Amino acid sequence: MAKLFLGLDSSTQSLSAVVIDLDTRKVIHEKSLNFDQALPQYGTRNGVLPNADPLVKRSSPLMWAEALDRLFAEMKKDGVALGQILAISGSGQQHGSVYLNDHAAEALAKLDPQKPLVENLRLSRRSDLPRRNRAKTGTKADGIFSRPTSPIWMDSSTAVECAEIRKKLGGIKATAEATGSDTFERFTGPQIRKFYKTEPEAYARTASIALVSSFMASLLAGKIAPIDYGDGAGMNLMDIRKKVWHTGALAATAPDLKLKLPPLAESWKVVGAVSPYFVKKFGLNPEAQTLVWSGDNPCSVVGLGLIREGMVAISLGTSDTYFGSMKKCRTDEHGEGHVFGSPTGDYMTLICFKNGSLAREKIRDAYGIKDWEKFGEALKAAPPGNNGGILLPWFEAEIVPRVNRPGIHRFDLDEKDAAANCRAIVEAQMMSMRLHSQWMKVSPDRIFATGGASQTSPILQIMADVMNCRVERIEVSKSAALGAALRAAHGWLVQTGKKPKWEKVVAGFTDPVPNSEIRPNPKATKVYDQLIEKYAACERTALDQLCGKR
Ligand code: XUL
Repeated sequence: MAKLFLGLDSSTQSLSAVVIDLDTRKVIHEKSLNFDQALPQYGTRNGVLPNADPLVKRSSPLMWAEALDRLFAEMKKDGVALGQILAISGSGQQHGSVYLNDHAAEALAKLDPQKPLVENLRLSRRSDLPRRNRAKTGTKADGIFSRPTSPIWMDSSTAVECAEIRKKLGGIKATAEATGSDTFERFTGPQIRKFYKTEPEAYARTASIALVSSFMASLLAGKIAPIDYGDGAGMNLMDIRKKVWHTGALAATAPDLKLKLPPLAESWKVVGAVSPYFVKKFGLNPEAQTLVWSGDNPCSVVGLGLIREGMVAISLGTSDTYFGSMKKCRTDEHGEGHVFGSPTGDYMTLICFKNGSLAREKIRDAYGIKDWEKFGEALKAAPPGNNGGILLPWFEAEIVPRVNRPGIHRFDLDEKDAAANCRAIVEAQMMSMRLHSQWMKVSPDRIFATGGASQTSPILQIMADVMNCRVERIEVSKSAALGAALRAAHGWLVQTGKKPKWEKVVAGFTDPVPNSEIRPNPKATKVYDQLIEKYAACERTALDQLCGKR
């Protein structure tokens, strides 16, 4: 019998599935369900509910549940051998939270396959209660939820709560040291605090707070699932080193919070056998295991094969993102980068640079360069180090380093020189990554480049030269869902008494594009080893001008 494992990814806009065969090392099925298109009755746009306040971004946990039902139905229709799946894990958009009342645990344990999943969740015990208590327990539509909608990672309405929690924890550095990150508006702790402040009664009615990941795992396992160290680290509530709920952070966030949080768990923890609901309805194996779910970024770390320290992925997309693996926990004293638990048991970092492809595009267009191929030629027309010319491309407010007001800054750079300006923006982006990942104290020894701009080889040559590291291209579709499937396989192997090596688990699934390796040029690397100091000084000058001293 084939050894099949299922990885699901509940992302902002869709729910996806990847089924892998561990013996043949092949992805045998992929499927995606777009929320807006498949479930228009929830009224989301790009997976987000409309809201008058542009800072508020919420979604519907019932929609995510209905998507799960629908996706299994479609896989069954497609003839996927669901009965041969040995274990299931998943990935969720990070930070988003789901608020459950004291009816949830019982309702999850008794899911009725004769009814759609959402109907099971919509049912409340309201009619069981004496009339005088009904108002407190919510309406029928609330079902198992004490809050019908879920704040998600795009929400930025909690600046006040971030400041309050950060202050109680002793400032940026102390907050990052305690929880792995400074407080961020999208992180779950500040979101919980805002909920407690604005809707204290609903907060009091909340028996259990889940992340998107643990909520989906709870549906699959038919019981409240733990939160793994990867996604738990995105809450500003977990002690990043001890991997337990952080007492000070809980106290700074909301009263009685510990009682409302599930336990934390390592990423290969088995939640339980899959709920009989899915067995009866879709023919899953009653012995199939549900593994704890994790966040999409920790899952992608595995889906991109970053299974040991020194392996880094750089995604060149709308924003540029630097993912690294780290054995020992170190945190960023400026609070710009994040530290999460890696599903391997080590740590991972996520550093997000806002001015990525859009900034490259702005420069390309400003000099009338037709396409990325021509942009690549322009890069090669200027020398490494650009004769000392530097450009800080903060077309939009930047996350790393923190820049509140957009601005373009040139140092010893002729604005009229097209090639020099093209080279300068890419060099700046790469030097910024090198500089702002130094707190990890891990030099990359293998970089995997992904995202649209990774197709332009001269960009990758600059990456290799600045980082002094070989760069390979990687093109994994659905890296979070694939990572979840690989985590399911790993967890199942652990469960069956094997001691699986991650190298073996990911082998064949996460290989880079053949012959895509670009090696650093030692001469160019020497130039950047010196230029990085000038770059850092230019950054300081610009930041002091823009924001006052940091
Ligand atoms: C990470 C973050 C996003 C979401 C996207 O901190 O907010 O990457 O996880 O789903």
